[in-house]
Amino acid sequence: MKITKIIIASILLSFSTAAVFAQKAPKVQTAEIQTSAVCGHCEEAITEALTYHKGILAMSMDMESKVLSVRYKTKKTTVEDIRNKIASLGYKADEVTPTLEAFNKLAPCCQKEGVCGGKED
Ligand SMILES: [Cu+2]
Repeated sequence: MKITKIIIASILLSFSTAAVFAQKAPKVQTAEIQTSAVCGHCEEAITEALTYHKGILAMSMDMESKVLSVRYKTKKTTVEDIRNKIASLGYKADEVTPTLEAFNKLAPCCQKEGVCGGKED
């Protein structure tokens, strides 16, 4: 009887250990990405594009620091993937710079930091 209890206890213990291991890789991560957004239009372009990007759960942009906070599912996307998406819109995202082609598609005021002055154009 005592042996049975010990066996059951060790089985339960191994299950809970497995559960702890499963939790080690977080399913949801939050990243802060420094962008080169200039105005409300830039903010809209980035947040709209990311809304339809797979794995994105929520995001908010601080226009004073131009830092985008983004929550995402780690199984669906990565920070690199999100940075590349932002760069494809013509904006810098941390160390990822946009191609000249993407950058040239931006409205002229959005290409120059500070020119829009945070106002909608
Ligand atoms: Cu802009």
